[in-house]
Amino acid sequence: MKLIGWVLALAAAGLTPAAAQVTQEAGAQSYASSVTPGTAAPAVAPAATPAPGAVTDPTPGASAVAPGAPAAPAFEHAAPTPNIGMPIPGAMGTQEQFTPIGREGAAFHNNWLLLLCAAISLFVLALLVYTIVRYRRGANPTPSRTSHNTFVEVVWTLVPVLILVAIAIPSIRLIRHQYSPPPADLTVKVIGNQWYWSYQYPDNGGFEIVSNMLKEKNEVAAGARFRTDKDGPRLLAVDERLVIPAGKVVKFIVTSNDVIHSFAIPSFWTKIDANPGILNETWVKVDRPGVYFGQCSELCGARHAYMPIAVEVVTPERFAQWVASKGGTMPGARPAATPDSTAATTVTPAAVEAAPAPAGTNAAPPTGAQPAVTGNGTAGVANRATDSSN
Ligand SMILES: [Cu+2]
Repeated sequence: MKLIGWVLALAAAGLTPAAAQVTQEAGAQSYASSVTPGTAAPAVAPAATPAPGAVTDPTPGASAVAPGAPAAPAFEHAAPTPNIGMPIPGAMGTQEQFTPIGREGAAFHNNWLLLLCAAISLFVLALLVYTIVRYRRGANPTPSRTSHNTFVEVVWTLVPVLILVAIAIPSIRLIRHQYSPPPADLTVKVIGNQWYWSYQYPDNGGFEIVSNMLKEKNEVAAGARFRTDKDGPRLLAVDERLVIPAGKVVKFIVTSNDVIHSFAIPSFWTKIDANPGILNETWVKVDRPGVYFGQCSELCGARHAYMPIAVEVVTPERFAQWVASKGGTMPGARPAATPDSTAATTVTPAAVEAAPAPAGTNAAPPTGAQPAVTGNGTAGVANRATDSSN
């Protein structure tokens, strides 16, 4: 209750409503240099321990500075490997796969479907060429009157049936593997928004990260964070990556806050629609640490092309570090979040600039105070301001 008093007192002290509109999690202080002094002070939500009143209180400025809050441990993000987990200019075929399902799907496509298609196409082409040459008018002045041939008709019915069966069997086997996942080691809720992604970690204290595309250096104001090669390729790099552990079964519960988006990561063989009001489910088990990129793959509005997905796969030990840097907890671990070790909430300048929404509508619940996965896909996620200026 004392905490709520702090919140209200500091909110009344005049933090701007915008400061509460786009919140990111503790540990974003590795990016804290991108907060321009004077636009918005890095705000700290004193709510790592869920306080019932704090969740329901939509007061603007509810993210307030708690004095003496210790900084969360920093986490050093990895740089992507060139040509891994990203499109390659001029390349053909699917991206290299890093999940068991991806390898099975790519092998089915490259070693079977493609060969079958090529063989059928060449056979039909050869048949056409033969017919054109052999039965041309010059060489065949008296045309044949044949209209039925039982043997040929049986063959051209049976062979396509056999081809379809030869495609269906491995295809259904792949679908069965995709839709019977092993028990999940980690669940992440993926939420599409116009036009960015947010990710919730219900197994790790329910914290949420908001992931926006990074702009190029010449597109941002002086002092603001821009994309570097360490972040990833142009139009694919984001400010906050979705981080998951390597070698673990990660279940994604995918939904949307507004329109239909699609969560797609080509090198994981993953693509699933994010529908408002519906929870879709998919999973990955990535065996190699690294950074992998995807994009929204459902035309969702004006900035559809600017809501990339960046997944950083790390060792389980590094994952625990990252969770700690966000103010979260590992399952089974002693809760580290107490009123004294609060989660920091930082505000990026770009987000503050682009936050003209009226007060009171966009206040985000404080870190760690969000409910776990719920059915409507909107709980715990206030409308977050994003940059609509592009
Ligand atoms: Cu989208």
